[in-house]
Amino acid sequence: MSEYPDACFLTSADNPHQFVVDDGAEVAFAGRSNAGKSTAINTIVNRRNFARTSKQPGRTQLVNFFGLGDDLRLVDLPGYGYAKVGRAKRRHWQELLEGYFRSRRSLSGTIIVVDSRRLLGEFDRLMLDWCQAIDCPVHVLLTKADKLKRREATAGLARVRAELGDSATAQLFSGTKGQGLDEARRSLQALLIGARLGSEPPLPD
Ligand SMILES: Nc1nc2c(ncn2[C@@H]2O[C@H](COP(=O)(O)OP(=O)(O)OP(=O)(O)O)[C@@H](O)[C@H]2O)c(=O)[nH]1
Ligand SMILES: [Mg+2]
Repeated sequence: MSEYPDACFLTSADNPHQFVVDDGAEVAFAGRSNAGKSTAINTIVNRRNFARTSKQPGRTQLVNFFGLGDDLRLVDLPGYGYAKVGRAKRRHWQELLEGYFRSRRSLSGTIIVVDSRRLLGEFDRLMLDWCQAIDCPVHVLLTKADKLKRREATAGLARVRAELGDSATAQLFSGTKGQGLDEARRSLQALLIGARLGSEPPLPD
């Protein structure tokens, strides 16, 4: 499975005018602050501290674009639900995220990163709703699975799958231990390639 050897940082955007050109296909990583989005990106592309990680919630405050080569990209979105920022800043984040989901034509899939000890929260459900509204497929990574006993992790996965139904797929993952890495890479690839297939011109009859 690909480890994306050509992965490179492209740009950080604080507003939609700074987003990279909206062509090709990209997969966005969304999730609560501190859930493990940046760690998941680093593990999937097999680069240490490629997307910046931190023990402090609220580390990723900008929309960060990474190129994978071939007009394919990953996007590290700012985490939501971080209580310690002021109201104005929180509104700015919400507008930035909403602007991203509303306008981004190259968005071919979203990976929602959820702490497996907390399961789906209010903002995750909001994100699922936004994705459904724009017909964007979603895969849920239940991360930090290494912090749970196997039985607890499996029970959490079953609950999340029951809640998601057909609206999204889900798996257990650990960014630090590499658990579920092949499945995560396969899902990412499917989200990126799905866009390619979908954008093929119809075959002549
Ligand atoms: N044990 C364990 N720790 C993890 C895992 N994934 C992330 N962490 C830790 O959780 C903390 C937050 O990880 P980040 O990847 O920075 O989280 P983020 O979702 O990008 O956070 P923001 O940028 O603040 O939104 C860091 O201390 C990571 O080392 C995991 O799978 N297992
Ligand atoms: Mg981050």
